[in-house]
Amino acid sequence: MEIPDDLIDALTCANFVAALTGAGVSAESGIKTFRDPDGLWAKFNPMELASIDGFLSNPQRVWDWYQYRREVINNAKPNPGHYALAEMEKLFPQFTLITQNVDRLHQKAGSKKVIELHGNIIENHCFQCKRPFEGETALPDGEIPKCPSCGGLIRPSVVWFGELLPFDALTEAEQSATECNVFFSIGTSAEVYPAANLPLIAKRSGALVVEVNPNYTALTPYVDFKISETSAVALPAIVEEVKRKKGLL
Ligand code: BV8
Ligand code: ZN
Repeated sequence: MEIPDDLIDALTCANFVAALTGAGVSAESGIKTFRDPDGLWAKFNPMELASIDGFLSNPQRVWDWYQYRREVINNAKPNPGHYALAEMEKLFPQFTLITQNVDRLHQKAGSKKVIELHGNIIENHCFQCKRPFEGETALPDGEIPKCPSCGGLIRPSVVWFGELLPFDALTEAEQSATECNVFFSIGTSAEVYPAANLPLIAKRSGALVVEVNPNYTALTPYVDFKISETSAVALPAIVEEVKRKKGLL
């Protein structure tokens, strides 16, 4: 596929590159996105499943939904898009990977430093006392585990709607968006805040903003480069072109 020369030139001399990823990066690993027509929320209302009220009003339904997603994620493998992002850590003098995803496929692909804005679906903690929970989560009849310290219900360590993002993660992500020369928005509909602010912060701070997404999004009108391709195809092509330009191939 064709990557614009001036994007490759900008990347070749960039000191600091940052990337924000969303569910689209994991689509080619077989993990459904949220808002695509066949997505996770085609049948459900996200506020009922990925929110505190949703959990409080029907803990079993929310727990079952996360157990189902964990099953899918446990069997998922990183795709070439994840591996290309892991390579970018070595390709640029400074590279920051920021993800909205909770599936940890970036880490499985070898990315050493990943800023997780929305937590992760692998770990759990007590809804009541917040203590981390290391116990068994697959109980008979899908029963929700209880906290050994206070008896509270156990929940996945993701950030739900209406919950604050981890302060350090968001601060570091905003810092990277402010300082980078090139900012990639990859596989995200750019509709969930405050993550969706990051490419706009980068743009305002003078960075080139690149969107990798086969579809049009809320961000598309503001980007400098729109690559209407899937991440598993576009990212390896970008890495290859930059390596060639840097004489690494
Ligand atoms: C917050 C973790 C302060 C859980 C997620 C009213 C009440 C309360 C809050 C709000 C409110 N109104 C607005 C808000 C703020 C709210 C928000 O932004 N709402 C939106 C819907 C308007 N945000 C929050 O609540 C955040 N916290 O603001 O705290 C606060 C506190 C109290 C009150 C107010 C404010 C917390 C947000 C985090 C929510 N947690 N996930 C879980 O996973 O179960 S969000 C969820 O959506 C995922 O994390 C996901 O990453 C994220 C964004 O979705 P995307 O990743 O973009 O995925 P999507 O399906 O949308 O798009 C996929 C894209 O990929 C598409 O564009 C598609 O074209 C593309 N694609 C498909 N295939 C490919 C591809 N691209 C490339 N290659 C492919 N192959
Ligand atoms: Zn507890």
